[in-house]
Amino acid sequence: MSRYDEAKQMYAAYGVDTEAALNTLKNIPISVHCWQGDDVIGFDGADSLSGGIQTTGNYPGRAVGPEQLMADIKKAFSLMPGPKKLNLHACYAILGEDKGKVDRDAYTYKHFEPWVKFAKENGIVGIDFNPTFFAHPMMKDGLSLSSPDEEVRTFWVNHGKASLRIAAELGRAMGTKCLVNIWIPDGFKDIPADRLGPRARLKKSLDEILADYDREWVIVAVESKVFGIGVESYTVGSNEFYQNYAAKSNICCLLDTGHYHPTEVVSDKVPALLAFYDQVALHVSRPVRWDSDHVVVLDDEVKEICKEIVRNDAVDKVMIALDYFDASINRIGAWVTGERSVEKALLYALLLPHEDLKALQNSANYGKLMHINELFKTMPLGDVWNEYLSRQGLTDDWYAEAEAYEAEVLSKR
Ligand code: RNT
Ligand code: ZN
Repeated sequence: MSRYDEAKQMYAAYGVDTEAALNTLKNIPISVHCWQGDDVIGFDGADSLSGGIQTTGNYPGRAVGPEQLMADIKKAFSLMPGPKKLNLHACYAILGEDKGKVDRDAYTYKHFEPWVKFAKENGIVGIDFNPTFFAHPMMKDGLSLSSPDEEVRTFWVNHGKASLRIAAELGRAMGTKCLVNIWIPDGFKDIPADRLGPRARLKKSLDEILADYDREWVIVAVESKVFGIGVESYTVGSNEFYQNYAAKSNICCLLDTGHYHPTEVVSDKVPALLAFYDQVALHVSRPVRWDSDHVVVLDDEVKEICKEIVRNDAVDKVMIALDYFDASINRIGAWVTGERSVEKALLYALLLPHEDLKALQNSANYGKLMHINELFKTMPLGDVWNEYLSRQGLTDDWYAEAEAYEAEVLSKR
């Protein structure tokens, strides 16, 4: 009997159907960020990152320009199981002869068309999009949509509107809805004199951006944050601000695992939002001491998030995206490790006897609930995982490919 067949029997003894789990998993799209390949620099002029986020490390091989980034994405995606969406930022516009002439407030779909071609050629199932409100000269005093300077605020409102138009085209071209996630770094390092004013301006800006967009192809999310580097005392787009804004405006919230106080967890926020929203968006990252955006590994919190998605029948409601950037290790390896960790966590969650566990909770049998939870931690997840990989022509022994790519391509840059 194969290891998978044995595992299948072991899970079946607890009423868990491994085939059903594998079938569900292979249809859950993961939105993979393009920005792990080049340390969130983009193509439109920035030479360093700003906005309170930081990539640390100087590992050789950072992708420069569309050709290199596309090659790296192609390599990384080939090692990632499951259906993948490509998550782009506006700063990855391919401007061609418009370079230096067209700014972010006037980007159009044509600047992203090569990405659509690339996505289609490589079996990518959709494209998500992010306006880039950082690393740009129009960020005045670290502010964008909340700026008191009308010229600055209007520039960024126009960037938001342009992004929604681009997203509609991306969605239509790919035949899948495009999630547009709005994150701004706006805030203050030290104690503000006015906390409401910037939020009133952000609200006005969002209203202007969202006044008119294509709901058929675009889903809009807002991503809150508790602090950034150099933005420690106050962020305009706080959790309360955006949750209320999203609820009133019929858009959705995006929860980034690194954007809360250290003892708060996104796994608890997902079901809180599912009680009120049809859709919830995620940035799965790994905060170590701060919003450090470490590569996602198979840790308890990622498993817990996936359990909430699976046991609440929310596989079609929670849009999973990745958001980590590590420049201290082989970037392809980092990319793949993070994606596989989320896939593994989903599989772990899909292989739990949720109905039985809920019944134990409801009958207050907490001792047995703990026992079963612990028991499943040593069930043969790895054997089912290997079966999942092999059905897609992949194995767990992939790191040599990342190393070979480093030797042949990355180290020569
Ligand atoms: C920053 C946010 C945001 C960015 C990306 C690049 O703290 O997490 O989502 O990481 O948009
Ligand atoms: Zn994020």
